[in-house]
Amino acid sequence: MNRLLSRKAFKAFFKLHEACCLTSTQYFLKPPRVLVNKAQYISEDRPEFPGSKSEFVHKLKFLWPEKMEGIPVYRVMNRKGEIVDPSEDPGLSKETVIKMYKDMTMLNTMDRILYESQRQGRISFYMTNFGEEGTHIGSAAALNPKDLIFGQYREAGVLMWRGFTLDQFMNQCYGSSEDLGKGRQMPVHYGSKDLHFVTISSPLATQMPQASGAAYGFKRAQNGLCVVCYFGEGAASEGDAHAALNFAATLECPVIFFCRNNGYAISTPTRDQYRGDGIASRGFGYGMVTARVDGNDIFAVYKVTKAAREICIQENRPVLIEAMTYRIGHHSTSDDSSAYRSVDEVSHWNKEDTPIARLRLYMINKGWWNDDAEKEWKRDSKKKVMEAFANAEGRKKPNPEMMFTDVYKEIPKHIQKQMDQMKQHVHAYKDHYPLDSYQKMG
Ligand SMILES: Cc1ncc(C[n+]2csc(CCOP(=O)(O)OP(=O)(O)O)c2C)c(N)n1
Ligand SMILES: [Mg+2]
Repeated sequence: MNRLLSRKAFKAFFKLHEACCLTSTQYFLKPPRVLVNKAQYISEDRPEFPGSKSEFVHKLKFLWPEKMEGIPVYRVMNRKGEIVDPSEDPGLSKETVIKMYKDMTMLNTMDRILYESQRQGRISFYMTNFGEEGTHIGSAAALNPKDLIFGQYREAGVLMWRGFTLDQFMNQCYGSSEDLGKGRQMPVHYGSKDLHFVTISSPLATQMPQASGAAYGFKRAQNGLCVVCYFGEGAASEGDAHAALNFAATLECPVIFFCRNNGYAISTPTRDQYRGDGIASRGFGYGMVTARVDGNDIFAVYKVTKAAREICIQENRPVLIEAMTYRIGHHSTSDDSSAYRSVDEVSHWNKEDTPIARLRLYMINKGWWNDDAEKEWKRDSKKKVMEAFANAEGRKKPNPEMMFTDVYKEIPKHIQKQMDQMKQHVHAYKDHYPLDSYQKMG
């Protein structure tokens, strides 16, 4: 190269490269492959392997994860409901904070009633959200209502914040004829096109690559919106989680990956799920902007989600949030968590650190809430849930023919045959089926 360039031009070229190498963090701007002086040798002596951006070292040193400091947990409000650093106070209005509190407690009340109704055999299945209400409401409140949500299954509060009604929740869980999904899904598999919430599917982590794909679409459309993908720390062990995170990072998609780390994946505690520093530590591996937050602090969750959204939209890149929390309820109605964790452990969290109690203390400190308001709200919210519950239970179940519709635009012959057989069977054995509780078949 030095033979091709004049001495003057070469000097200018070399200076430019030197500047790049000293100032740029993007080490792929490599120094020229020429030998001029000793300094040149040093600048050349960097790893040039594709994708590498570090330095050579001449002493062997392993990286021991246990010797590294843990990733810190961002917190705005302590357990007493006090703002630790006033400059971090999101300064939300009384009206917004009360809506947050009412939605969290309404979710709690709905969970109690639906959990009990499964125990009484009135619905087939249920999953509660106890202890995780702050992650739902705090994150949902920070988003644009049109941002597209991909949930896992334990995010009912996000829908509640967006305006999914108690009737809609109940109709889905009861599989009534008014259910948006026409009674075809298990309870808690909610979805709402109007509220930009993609219907839940049971197989873990399937929503994650879909979220990356949707975010890629948003990037191309330049619509100023982002995608939010909720997932559990257990689901993060699925291969799909890796595919989703890596696609989103390399394609630079505006998606927030919101991990609810609640300590358990059914009976598997985090100690058996992973050995790294939670899910947040994986963010760096993907080259993803990452933050860890106290999921029981609704203000911290709100702030981190709002900031993450800005990064997604402004910089067109994904952000990973790990919200640390605790699953106070059993995994689902099919689970008895006393088989794998102590009752003391659960009651510790329930007594000492719930997002609801923390926000209530904040509101009381502010003079926005008191015992009378609490009593009145408890009575009203329970009444509302019981009304919706009774209405859904009283509604007819969908026409059984709907089991065979909507997959194909026109019903193919083999599916039509199955529908006819079902009808003949039900007709022949009508005394064995509660046909009065179903919409009439044609
Ligand atoms: C592919 C797949 N494997 C296993 C299951 C069974 N399963 C349902 S929920 C669950 C635990 C998920 O835990 P986590 O992601 O931490 O969410 P959490 O329930 O704690 O909210 C498992 C193993 C499943 N639904 N799908
Ligand atoms: Mg979990």
